[in-house]
Amino acid sequence: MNMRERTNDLKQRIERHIEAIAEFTSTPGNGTTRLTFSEQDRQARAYIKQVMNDCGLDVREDGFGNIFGKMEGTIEGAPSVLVGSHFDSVPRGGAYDGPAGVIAGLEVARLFRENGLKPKYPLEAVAMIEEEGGRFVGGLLGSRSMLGVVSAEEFAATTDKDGISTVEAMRAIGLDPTLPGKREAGSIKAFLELHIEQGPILEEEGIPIGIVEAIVGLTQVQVTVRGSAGHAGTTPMERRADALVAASKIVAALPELAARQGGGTVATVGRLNVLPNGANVIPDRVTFTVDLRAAREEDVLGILEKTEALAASAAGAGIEVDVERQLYIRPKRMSDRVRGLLESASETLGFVSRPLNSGAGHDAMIFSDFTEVGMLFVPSRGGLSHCPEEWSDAADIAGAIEIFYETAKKLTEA
Ligand code: HGY
Ligand code: MN
Ligand code: MN
Repeated sequence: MNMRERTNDLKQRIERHIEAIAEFTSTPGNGTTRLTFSEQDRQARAYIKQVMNDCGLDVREDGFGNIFGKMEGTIEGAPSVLVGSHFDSVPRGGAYDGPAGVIAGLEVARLFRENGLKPKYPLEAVAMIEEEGGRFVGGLLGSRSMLGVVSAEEFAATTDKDGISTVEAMRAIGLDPTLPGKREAGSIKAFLELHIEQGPILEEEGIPIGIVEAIVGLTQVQVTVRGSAGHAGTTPMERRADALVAASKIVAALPELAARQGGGTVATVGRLNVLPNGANVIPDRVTFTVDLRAAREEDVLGILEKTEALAASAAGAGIEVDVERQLYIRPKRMSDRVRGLLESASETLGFVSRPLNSGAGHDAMIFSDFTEVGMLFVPSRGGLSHCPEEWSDAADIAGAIEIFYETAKKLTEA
């Protein structure tokens, strides 16, 4: 098979994988909703493990539900080169955010197998849980647990909005949380993650490959505003402690706070719950998340402190405000060595590429504290992501996989 035929074959395989995995959604016809340890997770997991088995990989799951497909190396006990991403989704998200990177791991391993490679260092395709934080708070839970940033006890104590713990949810779909969990950082030689850009730059510039230099710092807090419930009709306005009015003042002030912080700082309130949520009841409790990001750590810290001060200023006159920090990750740089390998492989294969920073968070930012990490982006149509319209061209994904294949060959040899 010549290179053109191989890339075409790869493109078709990618399209079939994307189509198959996209089936595993609880909102068919309305994007991908695949929450961790849900029935949809179970189905996607079965598919991914089957593909790993078909490729002759040693398949295992860890005590956190992450999936690994390993091709042994010739050096006994050597650290592995991991290639992969996450397979959970946001509610009503797209088909490519996560799966594109998981598929890259599967297909790089298949190319190793089909070309009869016997790498010195093992190669592992990896599919991780709960990067999005769609079910359990914080996000990046699969990579943070695997690397010990979250302890096994903290993992087991994590519950979803219905009070169901991770381990209960795991058992409910037949997973075993007693399996080995944390892996030694020394067991990982490098981590490669392919991801859709989730922004407009590559498409607008007509460039198929983005080589990620850095990932923004991000932090998430949960704000709880408490007031007093009351009758919507008989409670005079001046006697109210309306939690939603107080919460709304905080939410409405955030865009201006981010703009004043500068440096591309962004603030998002994506999840908000009102209690008791009756049309004729004055709300007595509102909880909402605030997602804050910036390329410079001083801006992440700055917007975090200003957000906490803003929230505190809403207290008084029967209103109480509590802010809980849920996740804090400083900005991360990718490995210069791996970036160099990606750049030269891209050039050798004749792809046009450009350096790019990531405004989205990724598992790569957790791995970057423990091993050498490289990330490639492919264009997102219209820059859209976290919505059903999310789409990327399988031909671009195929190109990125060819670059990863060349890079993984080098990383598994020296
Ligand atoms: O939120 C993010 O940046 C990623 O999609 N989890
Ligand atoms: Mn995402
Ligand atoms: Mn993602």
